[in-house]
Amino acid sequence: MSATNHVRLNDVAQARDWIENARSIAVLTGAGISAESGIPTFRGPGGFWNNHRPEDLATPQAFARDPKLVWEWYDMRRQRVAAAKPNAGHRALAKLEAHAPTFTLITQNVDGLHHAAGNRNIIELHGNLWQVRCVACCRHEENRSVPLAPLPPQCACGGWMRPAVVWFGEAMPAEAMWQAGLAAEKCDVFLVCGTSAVVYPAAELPGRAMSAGARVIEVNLEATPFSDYAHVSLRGKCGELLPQIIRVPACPEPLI
Ligand code: BV8
Ligand code: ZN
Repeated sequence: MSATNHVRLNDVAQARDWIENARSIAVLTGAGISAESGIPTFRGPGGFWNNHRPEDLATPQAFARDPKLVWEWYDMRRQRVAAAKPNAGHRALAKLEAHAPTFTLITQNVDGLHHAAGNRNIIELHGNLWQVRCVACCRHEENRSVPLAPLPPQCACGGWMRPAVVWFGEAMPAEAMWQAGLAAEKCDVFLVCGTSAVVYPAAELPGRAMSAGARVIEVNLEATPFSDYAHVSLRGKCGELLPQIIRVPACPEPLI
């Protein structure tokens, strides 16, 4: 992908216009959109835990080596997420889904905050913190949104349970990745929010959308490897910028 287009830096009005006139919108979010809900990002300050880098803990090798250590990291994150609320950035995307003719939310996040904000057409590329899966032959998977003492949790069959997320070096869920690619290639506006755009294959999606003719808008606190390619790149917080570019009337209160 060559940076042929002249990226419009901080052109909020252009981003708002493209979103308001879009027939089909796809969104890719990363840890940055949950930062204002108090959830540390992966590569920013707070991403480290007890001197461990996420990349060193979110791997099958780390779990095989020390399942209790990996579970202590996930349990800390589950407790943080349980206390977190969706922020204005999450809520803006929920409003957008309620008003856009066609809308798909693709997230790398495992915190479930998009669902809590009201989005429904969500593709969780990397799984979900609340799901656990047996590592023994039974492969049983269930939602365990409860405290998990003792760690690691055990399956009824006696095997250890692991977080049902995609670790580094693990294959992506084929159906989720397929649907995400379709949404990226069919949309006319692709929004990239709060991601450092360094984790693959998720980081391929904005380029696939652009190659298919979509207008790509990036919203991120810092520049990323994608910033020079986006049609519009907005520098700032999702919680502040998304409500500025998503100017739809508040969706009507759900009828009781
Ligand atoms: C796979 C789940 C193959 C676990 C995660 C090609 C090239 C290079 C490398 C690879 C490649 N293909 C594969 C790889 C290897 C690897 C990879 O990409 N590594 C990277 C580090 C180089 N990819 C994989 O291993 C993937 N698997 O390809 O398998 C395969 C095929 C067949 C058979 C076997 C194997 C699997 C990747 C999934 C890993 N799991 N998470 C968990 O969460 O515990 S990834 C992890 O990183 C999180 O999901 C996270 O969401 C994701 C991406 O990070 P970001 O979300 O972008 O977060 P980050 O902190 O980096 O950035 C936040 C951004 O927000 C920053 O830019 C910051 O400025 C900004 N920000 C902060 N606050 C705000 C803000 N912006 C706006 N507002 C704010 N308030
Ligand atoms: Zn089992």
